[in-house]
Amino acid sequence: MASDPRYGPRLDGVTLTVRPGLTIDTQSLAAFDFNAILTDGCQVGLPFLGGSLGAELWQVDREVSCGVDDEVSWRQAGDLLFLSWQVPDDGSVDPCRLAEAGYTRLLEFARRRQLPCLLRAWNFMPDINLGQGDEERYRRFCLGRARTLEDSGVHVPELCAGTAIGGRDPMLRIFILAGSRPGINIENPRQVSAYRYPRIYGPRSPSFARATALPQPDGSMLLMISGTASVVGHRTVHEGDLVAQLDEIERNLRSLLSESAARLARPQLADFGPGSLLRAYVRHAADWPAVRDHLARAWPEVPVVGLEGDICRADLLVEIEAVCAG
Ligand code: 3EB
Repeated sequence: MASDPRYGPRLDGVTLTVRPGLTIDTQSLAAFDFNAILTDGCQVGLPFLGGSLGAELWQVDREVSCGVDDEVSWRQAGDLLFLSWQVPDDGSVDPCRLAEAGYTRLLEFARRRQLPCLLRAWNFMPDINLGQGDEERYRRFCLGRARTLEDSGVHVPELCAGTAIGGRDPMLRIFILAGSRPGINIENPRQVSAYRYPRIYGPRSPSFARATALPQPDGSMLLMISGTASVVGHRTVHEGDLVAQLDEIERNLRSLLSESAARLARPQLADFGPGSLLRAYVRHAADWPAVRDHLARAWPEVPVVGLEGDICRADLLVEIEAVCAG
């Protein structure tokens, strides 16, 4: 794998680093604003709970150009592209249709720029757990996303790390990081791949990889870890038990990190360190102090942000995504 030239360093590519920050500059490829501190950042539409990180800057080593085109907001630097597509969502339109519309436009845009490889995706929508069984809004979204990706020729090897979270803000938002070459996807040995979940979780399984590594020009890796929850195999474990869910998430993250370190032959990726960030989505705001304290014990050096959001399975209380460099 490491010797496959497709996956070698992006010698002509830009270097991407992720860090907390208070201002957008000309080298910000993406700037997530969690606490209304940036003038022109990406809003995720979720209440800020706290943490050491009010905004997350995805910085590159050259000037970013930007614009809006056919409903897609774009920012580009060299071989990397950050896209967002958002639409008002008052619940009257089937999320399957919205996912189709959004992913169609995003993929078309990325292809026109000749940066067709998906590297990271975030999906935020209102009332994600509303609806019974296969009518649940998240499951409808998964159906539209899976169909659109498949019809566009994005199959399992081309999926990327992902996040899908619900809120109260009446907007559906999709953010995509894309590039010229595929990232390297890593799955978690403790978990069934999400794209292989059995039928009981919905008509189409969720289209994401557990983590995507982006090879950097200097030969290091930026590891982007999907929203990680208390799922073992394909099942939710510790329903209703916040502390046990946090312990399970920590085991899942540590397992994914050691798998990544081994697969990529980069021992530095075996644990979070300098250049790492954590983002926690917490269903009940009252649970935030326990989540924050757990993460502070597990990884005292790593900046964290807490957001109030609904996890896409109704029985999950918390989900944690991360970035790790090494
Ligand atoms: C899980 O492990 C939790 O649908 O894009 C995590 C990350 C989850 C991304 C998505 C869903 C998604 O199945 C849910």
